[in-house]
Formats: sequence, structure tokens, C-alpha cells
Amino acid sequence: MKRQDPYQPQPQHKFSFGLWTLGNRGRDPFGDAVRPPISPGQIVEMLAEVGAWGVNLHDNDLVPIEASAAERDRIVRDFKKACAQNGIVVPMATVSLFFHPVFRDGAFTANDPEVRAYAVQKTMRAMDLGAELGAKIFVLWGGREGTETDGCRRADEAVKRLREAVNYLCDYSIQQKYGYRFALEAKPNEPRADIYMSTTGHYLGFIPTLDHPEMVGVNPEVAHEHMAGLNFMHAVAQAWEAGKLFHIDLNDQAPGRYDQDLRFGSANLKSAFWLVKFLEDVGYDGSRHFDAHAYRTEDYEGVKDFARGCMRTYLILKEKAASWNADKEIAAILAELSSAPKTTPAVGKYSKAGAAKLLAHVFDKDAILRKRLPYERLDQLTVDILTGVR
Ligand code: GLT
Ligand code: MN
Ligand code: MN
Repeated sequence: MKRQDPYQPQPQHKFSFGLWTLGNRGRDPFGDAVRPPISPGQIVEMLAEVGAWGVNLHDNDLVPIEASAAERDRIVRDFKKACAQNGIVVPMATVSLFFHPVFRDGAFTANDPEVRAYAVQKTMRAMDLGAELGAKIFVLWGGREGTETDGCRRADEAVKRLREAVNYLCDYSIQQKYGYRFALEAKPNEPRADIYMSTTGHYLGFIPTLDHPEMVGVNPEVAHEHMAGLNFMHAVAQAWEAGKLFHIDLNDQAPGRYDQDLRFGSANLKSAFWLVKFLEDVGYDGSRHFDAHAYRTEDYEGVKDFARGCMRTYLILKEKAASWNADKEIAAILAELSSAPKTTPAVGKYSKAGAAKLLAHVFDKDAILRKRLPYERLDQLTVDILTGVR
């Protein structure tokens, strides 16, 4: 009997892609599109063919910005039908506050009050659209919320404007009973020279200042933290620990480059491994959303290869993470690392008695230093597992 492919994506893996990802036509700042346009319905068919679970969208990925109300309704009806026929769900919606030239100076943080008001109105309409399609997560990525010259506004004013907009949108969701959870996505630069809220950590500091912090979390993206030279998994872990990992954008990126949005795991397999291991170890159960696109060399068959590759790599790394966790030598090293003499005073929560005990204890620093920390071996075992020789 033929063994079933263990890396075949299943609905419970919650793999999703944006309409803008499979629909990406390979345009870049230096060259025009290489792939012909395809419709949202065709993208949904492709997603079903490759075994994905969900599709995410910006308002204008589906409904052109100038569409009439009647056109909008027809487009939405057809799209819902395509999703139902292909067994594809819409877990997340978002809004384009970056493509139209009106947002050249930002959206929620723009200096022109009319642009700020339009941005909020456009987002409310995108929330209506997402709710109609069943989305429960609403992503906000402020790609244009930034500067080329810091003479244009005081940076703390931008923070205040952003807060005002997010507060407004939370209240709109409550009033409409949409049940949204907002996921804020950071990026350090591109398309603006400097974007406010440049890392996930910035957003984690911003969220507690909101009127409804419980409704707002983050959508960290691999590439965006790598562009800032940061350890992505650490950002994800901090978001998770704060109860704020509402969504995640998986892709890949070599540090120091332009915004690459590469196939998941294709640039730095080892950091992708630590990430997948983290998500699986803690039991993250949200979407595994791939915000990436195929190489510009590809036709739509190549785009399917790209999408299959993202999911396959995730599932391979998930299997490797299980092997890592089950490895006896690794388990023995981990146990050794955190062992200590029984006489070690516990720190834990402060108490007067505990503090007195701690102050009285004499630490044998030489003995502590004699303890092995075999991280070289630990890391090589990881490499052996990842390369398949173990
Ligand atoms: C855009 C950006 C992404 C964001 C999307 C959501 S759009 O493609 O590069 O990182 O997640 O607005
Ligand atoms: Mn993204
Ligand atoms: Mn990106």
C-alpha cells in the first residue's frame, strides 16, 4: 500500500495565503509584471488545488477601489460562491492603506485630516467586507505610516493619531458586533524610508495604551523582523507570552536586503525551524499565513510550486521539531542545563523570609563554572536532525 504523503497539508494545519500573494504578478520597482492577471475566483481554485485552508484579502484585492455598490455586491457574491465551492475559508481581512497615491504621506498618521478621515472610513468598509466573508481577524499594516524627513511631523503625534484611529475602529467593531480581533503588523522600512512602529516589540508597547487592549494583538512577519536584523522567533515568543499572537505572516528574508517576501524557509532554514518548533511546542492554533510570493521567473505552475513549498517546508520542520523533542541525547543535555544542587535557594516571588535566606546563601562560583553548557553539541545535534543524518 502506498504510504500517504506525510507532508500533505490538511485543514487542521490552518494554512492560508493572501489573494495578493498567489495573485502577485512579479512586478518590482525595476520591472513590469511577468504574469497575466488572474481573478480572485481563480486564486481560490488554485488554493484548493494545492491544499490550502484559507484565503485572506485586502478590500481592493477583491473589490476595485472605484467599484459601485452594485458591482461590489456582485463581486462579493461570486467570491463567496467560489470559496464555498472550493472549501476555502476567509479567516482574516485587511485594508489597503498604502497603494492609492492619496496615501503618499500615510493614512492614520497623515498630516492631512481629510486623508486620516478617509483612511478610517475605508477601513470601516473593509471591516464590513471582511465580516461579510466570515473573517474574525483584522490585520492593520501601516506601510505608509512613516517619513522620509522627520521635519514633517513630530513622531509622538503620529503615535497619538494611530491610537485614535485604532480606538475608533475597535469601537466600530463592538458597535457592529463583528467580533474582530485586530492584529497590528510592524515593518521597519519600505515603502517609507522609516516606518513608525518598526518592530513587533514597538506594537507590544503601544497596545496597552489603547482603549480596548484586549481586542488588539500583533501580526509579526518573518521578513520584517529579519529586515531589522532581529531574531523573529524571539519577537513571536514575546507576543505569545503576552497573549498577543493573534496572527502570523510566514515567509523568508535575508537580512540587509530589500523586502524579499521569499518562500517560507527558503533563506534561513534554521531560524524557520526554531520558529515552527516554537509555534508547535506552545500550541499556537491561529492561521499559518504565508505572506510571500513566487520568484519573478515563474508562471502560475511555478506559483503553485511556491505555495506547495511553503506548506511542505512548514510540515517538514514540524516533523523535525517532533524528532528534536523526542531525541534522548538532546533531552539529557536539556536536563543537565537546568540542574542545580538541592541547597540552591529558590528566588520565585519575593518574601521577607525568602530574601533573608537568599542573602545568607554562599554561592560556590567555581563549582558553578565547572558545570558543562554543551551548546556546541546541542546545536550540532539540531543541524544533524535538520539535515536528515540523524
Ligand atoms: C503587503 C505587505 C505585507 C502585509 C500585507 C497586509 S500587504 O503585501 O508587504 O507585509 O502583511 O496589508
Ligand atoms: Mn505581511
Ligand atoms: Mn513583507
